[in-house]
Amino acid sequence: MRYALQTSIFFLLLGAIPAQVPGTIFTSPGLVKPTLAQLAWHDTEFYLFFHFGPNTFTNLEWGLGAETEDVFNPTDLDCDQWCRIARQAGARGVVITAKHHDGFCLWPSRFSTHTVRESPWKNGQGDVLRELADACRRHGLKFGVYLSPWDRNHPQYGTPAYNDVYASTLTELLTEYGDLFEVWWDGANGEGPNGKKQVYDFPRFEKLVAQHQPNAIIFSDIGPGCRWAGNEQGTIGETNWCMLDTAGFGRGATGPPADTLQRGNIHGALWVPAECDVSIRPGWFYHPEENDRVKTPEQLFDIYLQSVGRGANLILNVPPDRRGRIHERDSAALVGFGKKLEKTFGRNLANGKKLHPEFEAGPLAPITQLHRMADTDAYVWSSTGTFVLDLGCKRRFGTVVLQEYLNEGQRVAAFTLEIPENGGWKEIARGTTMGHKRILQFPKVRAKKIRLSVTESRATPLIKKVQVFKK
Ligand code: FUL
Repeated sequence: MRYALQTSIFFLLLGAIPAQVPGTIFTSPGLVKPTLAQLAWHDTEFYLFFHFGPNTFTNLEWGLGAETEDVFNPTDLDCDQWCRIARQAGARGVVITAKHHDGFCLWPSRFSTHTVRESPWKNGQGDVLRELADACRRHGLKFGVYLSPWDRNHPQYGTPAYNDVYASTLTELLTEYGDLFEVWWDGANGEGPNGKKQVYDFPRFEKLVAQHQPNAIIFSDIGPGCRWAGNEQGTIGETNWCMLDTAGFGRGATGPPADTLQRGNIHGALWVPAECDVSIRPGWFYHPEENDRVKTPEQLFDIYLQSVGRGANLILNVPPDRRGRIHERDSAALVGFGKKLEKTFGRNLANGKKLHPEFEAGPLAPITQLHRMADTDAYVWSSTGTFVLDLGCKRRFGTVVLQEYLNEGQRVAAFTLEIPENGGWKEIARGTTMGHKRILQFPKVRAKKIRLSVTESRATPLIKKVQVFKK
């Protein structure tokens, strides 16, 4: 995407208040911080989800686990097509259901007899994960896997031996398909009151991920890498903290309440940022009768604003059809969405423009120090101050994108955006948390300057990037 390549107004202004030295501004001992892997995950922002397996052919959402392997037989599987469309939609990665609740493995696992190897597809010689992982590398996409803990097929499910099976299958995925950026643990479990109960050895599974793929982020209701957003509509709360208290909560039914997942915990003990999941169709798997119910580019864009635009990541499910291709309707919607992203965020009017610190209590404070972070550039200013962006001449704009420098914790709790009017300032937008990205859209205005004021912050706010778009 063109907008992703643009450099924006990266440079550093430190401080202006004599008592503040870099160390004290940047570090705040009380704040929880992300790992480098989590920071890379934040930058991944938007990726596709592929639900594919026996359900694609049996028209179910939750397979029973009793399906025979011969149902799985895509006629024209083309992972390059999936990846081309993902790129055109602006996605930076993909995650596939390596195994859904029905237990069928899309790769020839050595620890199951319910896999592609037992299916007629490619005479049992195929491996969907291999094809997709290779295609991702060719197309510059990150690759991740969903491995359902709940398994309706495996004979050992419900016994301690199943933990060995799960650990072994997980290890195959972690060691045989190259770098993974995400491992997805679904909390769903539809076992009835008399169903098999499995006590999962999650600490063991977490250790395996850490050992084999230290950069992979584990998704679940409680992370540890990132958290479910509490709904399957693809949206997060306007106030969205990356921190979460997970003590006392588990995965699935024992997860934190939905409103906590939506907001996070301002004083939460762990960095567990939100990932919003949603399907482009009503179901997660492909159903021909839903071909007319594919979300439009406009609906997808709204979802994007309410997820990525509020500091969360977005995983958008696009279920391949029975051919093993993304259906024409879905692909048209995704390409339309990608164009909309490019049209909106293609040309940053603030590119190369300077930011001037301004202080309410006095004249322009001198810039006392220029500080360049080792890993990136960042704007830094005092929470009592404001920041003015000068566009050079009057411009019309309706979108502003703000990004906080998260390496030292999430700080901003409230801010306003204003433009000059009658010798003073007029508010055009306001918000609470900023986080990785906050996208603000408002009725178009014409102005030369934009003033950003952080009105509440947990420590000195660190702003990484400000972008302005016509819309
Ligand atoms: C849910 C599952 O039960 C659905 O089938 C789907 O995989 C969705 C992403 O998560 O919990």
